[in-house]
Amino acid sequence: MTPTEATVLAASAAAIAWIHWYFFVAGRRPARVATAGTGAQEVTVRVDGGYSPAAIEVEAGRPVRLAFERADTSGCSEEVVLPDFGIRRFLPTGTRTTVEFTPGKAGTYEFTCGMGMLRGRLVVAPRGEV
Ligand SMILES: [Cu+2]
Repeated sequence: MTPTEATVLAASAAAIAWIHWYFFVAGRRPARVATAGTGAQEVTVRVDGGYSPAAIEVEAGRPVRLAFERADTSGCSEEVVLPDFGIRRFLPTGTRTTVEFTPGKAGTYEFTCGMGMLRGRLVVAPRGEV
């Protein structure tokens, strides 16, 4: 292995490690949905090369309304999928697209782009614990 190859390899390894850290570890505190009572829990999720917030905490047994505001034009983010709730929705750029569902059980559910590259998490807390 030449020094150049070794450098490229080391840089690649560092890039991969950073990507994993960025997507799976950093800033993973869920955004809490501050709504009380029995109404829908509404959250706006900005879609711009990723989901912001990427982690959302809601309460089980109440409707959740996620409003996706897509700002980018990447083909990657044009669809959002919530496999656990049977939702797959096209997100036109520059608009707000709302999906609504009711998580019946506490747990952590993923939402992703159509290809599973962009990832977000819905953390569903047991009723009364949010
Ligand atoms: Cu994608």
